[in-house]
Amino acid sequence: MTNDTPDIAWQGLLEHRRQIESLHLRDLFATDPDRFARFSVETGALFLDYSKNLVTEETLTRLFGLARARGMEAAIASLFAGDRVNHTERRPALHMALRNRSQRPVMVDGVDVMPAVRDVLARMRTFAEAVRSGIAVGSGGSPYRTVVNIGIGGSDLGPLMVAEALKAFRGSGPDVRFVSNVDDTHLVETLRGVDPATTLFVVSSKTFTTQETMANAQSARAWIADALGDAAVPSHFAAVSTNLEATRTFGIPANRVFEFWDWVGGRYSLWSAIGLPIALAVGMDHFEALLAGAHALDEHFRTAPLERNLPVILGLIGVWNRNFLGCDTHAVLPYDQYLHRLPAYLQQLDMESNGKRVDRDGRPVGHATGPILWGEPGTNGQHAFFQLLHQGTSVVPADFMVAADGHHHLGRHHDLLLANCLAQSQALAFGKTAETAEAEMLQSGMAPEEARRLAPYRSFPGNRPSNTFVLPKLTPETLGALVAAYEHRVFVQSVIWNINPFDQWGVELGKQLANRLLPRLSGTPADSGEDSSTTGLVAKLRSLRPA
Ligand code: G6Q
Repeated sequence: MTNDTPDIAWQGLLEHRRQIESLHLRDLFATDPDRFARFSVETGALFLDYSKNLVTEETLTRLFGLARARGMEAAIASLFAGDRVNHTERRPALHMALRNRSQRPVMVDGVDVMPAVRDVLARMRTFAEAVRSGIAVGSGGSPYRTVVNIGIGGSDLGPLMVAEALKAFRGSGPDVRFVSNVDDTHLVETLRGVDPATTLFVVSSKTFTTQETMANAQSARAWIADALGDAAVPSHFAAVSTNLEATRTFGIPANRVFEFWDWVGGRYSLWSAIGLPIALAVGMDHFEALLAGAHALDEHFRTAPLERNLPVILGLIGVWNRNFLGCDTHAVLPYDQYLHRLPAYLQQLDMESNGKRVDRDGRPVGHATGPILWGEPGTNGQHAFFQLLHQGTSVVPADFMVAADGHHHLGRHHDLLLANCLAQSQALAFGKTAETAEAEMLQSGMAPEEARRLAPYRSFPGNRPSNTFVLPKLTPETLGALVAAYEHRVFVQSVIWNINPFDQWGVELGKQLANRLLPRLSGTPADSGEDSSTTGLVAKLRSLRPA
């Protein structure tokens, strides 16, 4: 089969889509009182309501058929077996090994990687406990009060998102901050008011060659050396990398270097030593609880039948929305302030993984792949972009997520949060007809003519799909499960789309060009055969820069 000649399962779904085109979620709920029970799934503490999607039993049966036709069960087995599923880089994708809490070995090239994984976790524990308890100290003997992680992309977004999400678990840990942008503003503003004597930098970089991270690490090094002297540098740095040679050259003592491996993709690496800032922020017990939550979800994904498999269902509904309902974007709307960086994190996970246009055989795909993912926490989004979600001309499938219990219990805040979350998915699904809008206005005493005039503006089409995740509470375990569910959703979709979700060649070209343009901004002549726009912009910038 090629992607240009869709298989029977795909064609069947196209035909089915035409048949159910006129259905409205209002009717689907009205005719099936059990819809919520039938279209929801629970694993451990993670509950997913997917009933407010434009699907029927037949849609799902056909989607599971498509998954089987595309070899979903074998693909999942192959992922967990450590096969080189990242075929363009000839690597396995074994982030699940990092959180494997079972006694099962995980083999890479005939070697069980679990002893090395456990060894790094044990070293992380020793170091995190020493920092948090004040046993590990800076060059002048002061405990660390501030930890600054320097990394970018996968070496930033995951630990940052989790450290923010688990702030309630921080206890007496240090203040953990993150610097990623090569714009020096990020480093300067992060270090404002911070005491070098009580600061620990963690340089997080899989390759230890990333331009932005190395520039920030060198400036941080100079900041320590200027304040405390060169000899202080080793006491104020730790590193996380696969490149032990480069960390040594930078001058970071071996006992402060935490290793991971090339079978861990950057955006899948928060479970590795890249999670060190998380362990420093909330303690190793909580970091390991995060791993346990993700492992439980892995076990579910690995063993549950497709029909009861949460990431499979999530992934297939995404495929339905993308390929059969034509939705270009997907919104992630956490009703939880602690999850405020989750949309940014998932944006990388999803868009870097499935933003591909060539299939596993190197041919252009004949169908849409990953949607544009975006989002903001509710309720803030309601007062900003939800207008378009409700009444705009684009249909944007949305994922809501909310915890039954919050971490603070101020007045009725949490009840208000829950009510708003439920109200939004209800409004998206069921909308309000012009007739109802008009009747409501008449009832409120409005003149009939005015009510008729305003009815089109005050009606909502509804029929807009959404999922709702419910957690008992946002904890390390539930967060681990939620994130792992999204990781596996990405994989499920990649199998359907026949693309490699584990490489990211798309970020290379810009890096190459930046290196070429760097000397043009100063020194060498600005005009050296670039296109006229780039040449013009370089000249403009040069003319505006201080001499
Ligand atoms: C993620 C990508 C990318 C990567 C960064 C940082 O999957 O590979 O976001 O994480 O470019 O790379 P280093 O960790 O090597 O600095």
